[in-house]
Amino acid sequence: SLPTLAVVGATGAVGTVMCELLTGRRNVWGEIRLFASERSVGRRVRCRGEELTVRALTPEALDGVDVAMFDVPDEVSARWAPVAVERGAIVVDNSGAFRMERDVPLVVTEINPDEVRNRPRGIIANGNCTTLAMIVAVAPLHREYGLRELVLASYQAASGVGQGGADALHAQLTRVAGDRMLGSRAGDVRQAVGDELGPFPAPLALNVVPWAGGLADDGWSSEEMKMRNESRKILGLPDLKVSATCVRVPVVTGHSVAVHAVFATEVDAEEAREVLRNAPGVILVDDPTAGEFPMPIDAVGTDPSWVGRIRRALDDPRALDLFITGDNLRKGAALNTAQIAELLARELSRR
Ligand code: 11C
Repeated sequence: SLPTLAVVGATGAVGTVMCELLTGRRNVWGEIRLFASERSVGRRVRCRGEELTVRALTPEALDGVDVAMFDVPDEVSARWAPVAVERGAIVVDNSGAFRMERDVPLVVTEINPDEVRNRPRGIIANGNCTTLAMIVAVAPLHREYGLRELVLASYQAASGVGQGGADALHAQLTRVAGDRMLGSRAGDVRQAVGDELGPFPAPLALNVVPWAGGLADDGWSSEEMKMRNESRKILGLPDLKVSATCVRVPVVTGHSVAVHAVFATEVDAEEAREVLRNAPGVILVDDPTAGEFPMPIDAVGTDPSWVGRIRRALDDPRALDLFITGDNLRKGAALNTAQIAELLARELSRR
């Protein structure tokens, strides 16, 4: 019989995309159980063509679950993932709670799929959405040229912080719409946006905010640290040099990253394009003269990382500059989680 799947956090921004994905992907699951926080319990959600009732999370409700996907805040995962494991499930966790633990693999299915078997705690972690979009395209270049350093700047969408982020951006845009003078004077956008900041530290409408996540040491943000630590772990390069600046931009969904990647050997832009043309999970969109470059408005709702603007650095023959956009709710979250879970489903049905 097919394995039983639990989706914990089924009504959030990522959970909602997960239900869409489960409807569209090849069906490898028997029963699907949806869980969410108290205020969503009892809601009816369509998933895989079935109308499912969202349940409350209790230890008993996890009995019989083979694979549990967690799309919830770190503290909820930290508490409940071990409970799911105790009840017999393998957990695929999309939060940051376990990613950097030594005995928890951090898996990107195009890069290190075999790591799923290496799970002494019964937990497999999914990466942060900004890291994921970028790493899917950088890994094949690493295999070709040997990566030494990444200098990154992100352009992160509002939905990266969840549905509340996307809602706040839309609410702000409504407040600033129609006034053609707004943005011409210091403070005018702040005044128009008023108390509608949502989860952001400053207005996002008509603005860019060079901050994502919490405060880490020495002025770095937690998001910038995640890009460094997760890239190192996924690529198996513990000494990789990584400097990231993470920036929130007024985009609903689709994280982008400007990448300066330094390699061990000389690179060639056309050869790099060929590598990326053949790389799994990547789509090459690199024809600036035709106005074709990776952009969130085109990448949203799609599975691959979109890559373009590929140039050899003018001052370093071993470095490439490129631009990557990926749907932060798909490969950045729900899709990679679903792909990991499907590897587990295959393993379980072989038993
Ligand atoms: C953002 N990438 O865009 C973050 C959210 O570690 O899974 C995802 C946080 C995480 O705000």
